[in-house]
Amino acid sequence: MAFEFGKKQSLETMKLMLTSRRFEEKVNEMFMQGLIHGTTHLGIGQEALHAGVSPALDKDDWILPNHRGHGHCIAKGSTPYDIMAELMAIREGVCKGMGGSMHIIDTRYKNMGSSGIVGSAIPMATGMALQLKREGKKNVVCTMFGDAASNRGAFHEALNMGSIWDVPVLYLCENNMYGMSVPAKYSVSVEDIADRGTGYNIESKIIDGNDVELVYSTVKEIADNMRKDPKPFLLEVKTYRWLGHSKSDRREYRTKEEEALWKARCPIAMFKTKLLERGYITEKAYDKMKDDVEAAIEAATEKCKGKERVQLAEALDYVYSS
Ligand SMILES: Cc1ncc(C[n+]2csc(CCOP(=O)(O)OP(=O)(O)O)c2C)c(N)n1
Ligand SMILES: [Mg+2]
Repeated sequence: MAFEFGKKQSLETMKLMLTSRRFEEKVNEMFMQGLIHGTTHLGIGQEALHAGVSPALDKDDWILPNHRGHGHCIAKGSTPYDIMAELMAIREGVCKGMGGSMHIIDTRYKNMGSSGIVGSAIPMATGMALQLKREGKKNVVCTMFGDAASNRGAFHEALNMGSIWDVPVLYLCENNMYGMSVPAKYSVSVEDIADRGTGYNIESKIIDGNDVELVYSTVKEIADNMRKDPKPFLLEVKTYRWLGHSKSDRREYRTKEEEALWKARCPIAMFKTKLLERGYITEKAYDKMKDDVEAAIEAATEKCKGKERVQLAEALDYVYSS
């Protein structure tokens, strides 16, 4: 029988999914209003991953999300305020406002962060897993990256090393079918990215990335097995990003019909239907949860407004050279 959350975990999971969705919607609004600068990549449509991956890991397991990772950062422990402040270049942000959307690191919650270099976290995660193994720790590392990142040399080198070293690293490929405007079917040499594990003797699996219970139970099983018998795993989750790659993307490279098909598979709506059927939530309670989440995100955003932003003169303060 398929894995099911109990009532308490269902409600926590739903709240996390709604938080991720509302946070991203708010970030979008803030960009439109010119209150956030730089660029950002929104994970709307990928909430089952946010609410399914980090909660399935132990507190001391590490994550390294990619540039589309706000939801993962919140799921691992950072608050919406921590992240919003970072996006708004405020000193109270997780990286003192110096990183912005693509460079969110929060070591308090074992989040080693992302960078703007696609695929760059994959070798880092492999090295971190090697160190955990050397220290005899039972923790695992999970790095999230996109379909396009799996075309980079860094991915292939890292999988080879992860395999020969037998390190506890979960390579989690968020296949949302596009790398910027390029469909994976044009740029990836295999139909399923999971197949790339075969060349490196790494076990792999493909799952529906919009089913939060499936994501959670699969990640949990893989991570728990890795603690007993350290070796890498390649998990491909099939999902879809609803919005453009980043700002100013009119999505002319894909059809409205395709978008509608995926929106009909909204991870939040699908999970809500299950919770209504199981009697874990009512329409009224769901609306209240949504309102509460919206109020919390609003409060976090308002708290940022009016606070002093980091100054250009400080730009090199945390850049080191030897
Ligand atoms: C090494 C490198 N090459 C190209 C880019 C430009 N770039 C930024 S995001 C992106 C697409 C990434 O697609 P994917 O890995 O599928 O992740 P997604 O954005 O779909 O979540 C590209 C090509 C970059 N930042 N770094
Ligand atoms: Mg992609």
